[in-house]
Amino acid sequence: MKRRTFISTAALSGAYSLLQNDRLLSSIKPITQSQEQSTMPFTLPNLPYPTDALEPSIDKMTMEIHHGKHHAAYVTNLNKAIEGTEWDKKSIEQILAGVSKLPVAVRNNGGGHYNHSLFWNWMKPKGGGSPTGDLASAITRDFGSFEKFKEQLSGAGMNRFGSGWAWLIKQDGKLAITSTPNQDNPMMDLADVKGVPILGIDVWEHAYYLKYQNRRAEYLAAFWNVVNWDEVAKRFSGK
Ligand code: MN3
Repeated sequence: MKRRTFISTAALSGAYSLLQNDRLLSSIKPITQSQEQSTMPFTLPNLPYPTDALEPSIDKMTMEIHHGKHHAAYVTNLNKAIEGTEWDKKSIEQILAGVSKLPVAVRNNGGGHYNHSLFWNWMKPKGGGSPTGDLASAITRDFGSFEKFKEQLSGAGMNRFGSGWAWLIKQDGKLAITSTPNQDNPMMDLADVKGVPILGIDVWEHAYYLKYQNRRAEYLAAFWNVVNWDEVAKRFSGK
């Protein structure tokens, strides 16, 4: 009896999380603009600004290596890991939503490609300041104030031991903060805390070490000067 109860509960929660994944997926804006780009072979997107455009907050050499070497390698290795499998017609969003069933190379490189594709757009030259409109209201509603929100997201970045990301996510219209190790992200079916990524900060050492060395807190403080709030607001609204 006990065993049967356990099995049916497990089956139910499996079905429930599948449903949750589908709902999550349908609310996510794709990172690619066209259908042709949305399946493998995935390609390295161009940076939306020159590599020196985020100086002095993020230095030129870091941007060159981060985009031209690290992100490029994630793309190459993701294509290698997907080629010849049944996943070669799936979008990156679908791949990440089912990543627990795939080899770890897909989790690492698919996450790497997806996270960085978003990350470049979450920054812009002469960015920073504060959000406006619905996003600003939601931040005040869910965190108390913009200052408290910044403290919490920076704190998530500081407390991530080793490599990973700090995230602002949307869960059923509500905002929350979480962090993930390595190149995981909150859209992955294996994430502890799931949601739609609205803003993410890369806290891998490769994102800041050339300029800030071990001073992750200084990098996080500088990040706020380059945030592209228009892009964050667009992802928040889902449009
Ligand atoms: Mn990175």
